[in-house]
Amino acid sequence: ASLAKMLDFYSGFNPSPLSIKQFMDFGQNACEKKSYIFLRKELPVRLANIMKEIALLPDNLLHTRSVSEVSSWYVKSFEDVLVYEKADPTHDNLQKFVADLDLIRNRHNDVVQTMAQGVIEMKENEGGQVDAPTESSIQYFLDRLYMSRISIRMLINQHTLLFGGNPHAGGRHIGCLDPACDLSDVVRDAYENARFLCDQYYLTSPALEIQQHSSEPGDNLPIRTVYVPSHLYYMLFELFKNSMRAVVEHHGHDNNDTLPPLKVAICKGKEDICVKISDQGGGIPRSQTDQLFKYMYSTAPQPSKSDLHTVPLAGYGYGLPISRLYARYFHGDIVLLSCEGFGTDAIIYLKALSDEANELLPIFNKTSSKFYRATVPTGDWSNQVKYAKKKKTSAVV
Ligand code: W6P
Repeated sequence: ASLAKMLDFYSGFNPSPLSIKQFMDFGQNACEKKSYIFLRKELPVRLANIMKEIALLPDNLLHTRSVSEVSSWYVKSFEDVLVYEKADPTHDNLQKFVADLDLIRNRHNDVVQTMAQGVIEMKENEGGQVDAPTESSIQYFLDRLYMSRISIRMLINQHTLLFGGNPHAGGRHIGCLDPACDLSDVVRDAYENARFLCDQYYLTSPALEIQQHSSEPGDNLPIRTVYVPSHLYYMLFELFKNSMRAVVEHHGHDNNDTLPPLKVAICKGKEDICVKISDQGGGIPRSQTDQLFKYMYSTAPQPSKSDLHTVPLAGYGYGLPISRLYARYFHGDIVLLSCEGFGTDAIIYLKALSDEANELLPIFNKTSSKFYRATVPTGDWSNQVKYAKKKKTSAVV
């Protein structure tokens, strides 16, 4: 059958979200055949759903060299998985499947930086200006593309780690899940690595203070949860870099003793786990907080990447929007609360219960496709004068 037919067929299915608990159960009773049967359908479904959205991108982005390349990776990978559509789970096929999954994952390693390049190419072709509707559909798309990618890599990682030989390499780990992830360990690890960069760049860095609180009577410290430590590390590392930059730049490169420390609170309630990083880095205006999660804002003028010394500690790259996707992937979130003139609190929320931590997946349907037809809503609040079609006001004379 043709590629288009297969895309229509598989994009007609909704992806099946798994909870962390299901990933755990699946991994503990690891059955390679079951996993194979699940993935050879679920991977084409997730790939086809996002490929349908790639096709809806504005032409000026879709037809850049970079985005065409990303698109071709998806076509290849879709075809690679479809080879197994009717292949019996023989020993030979199971082995080839694991090898092909590795290949597919590596093919997509550079999706994020290549899409960023595509956005830059599009901006250049448009003379540096992109209209608001285009910008908002690109934001909508990239959130969905990267979330889809996070989820597909999670599925591939679980299968290849569990069945690619040496399944017990990670000690207590179940694939990339840690059933007893010590949050303070990951916090310290991310802090140390961010501090290393900060010291290198600024010759100074703020200290770290950790507090742990649990509202649950039976809980003892340290606070633990079932989670993907690499996802948590990614979020914390990104937030620490931002906080450190703010603190050091706000306090004018004072020496170590006078920099206000980063205060981290790790809290566990019935429903939520929160990790709050508080910095006294001078804060940011409230009007800027939403901007920090925008891909187009992030791809604005970049310093030359060839000169290592011009790379800032935290350049507002794609780090923050992607960190928030990692949190949202299992129904958590990242929230920034800033007091301009003082400092910023960054809060990572995670679900405390592994059966409530479900994958959040983009689904391709009529509603999602509407977002790609550039429409600017008529404003119905007074601040949107730009868009509002002016009505006569009954002036009081
Ligand atoms: C700031 C700006 C920011 C972004 C993300 C996390 C922390 C902080 N602190 O001043």
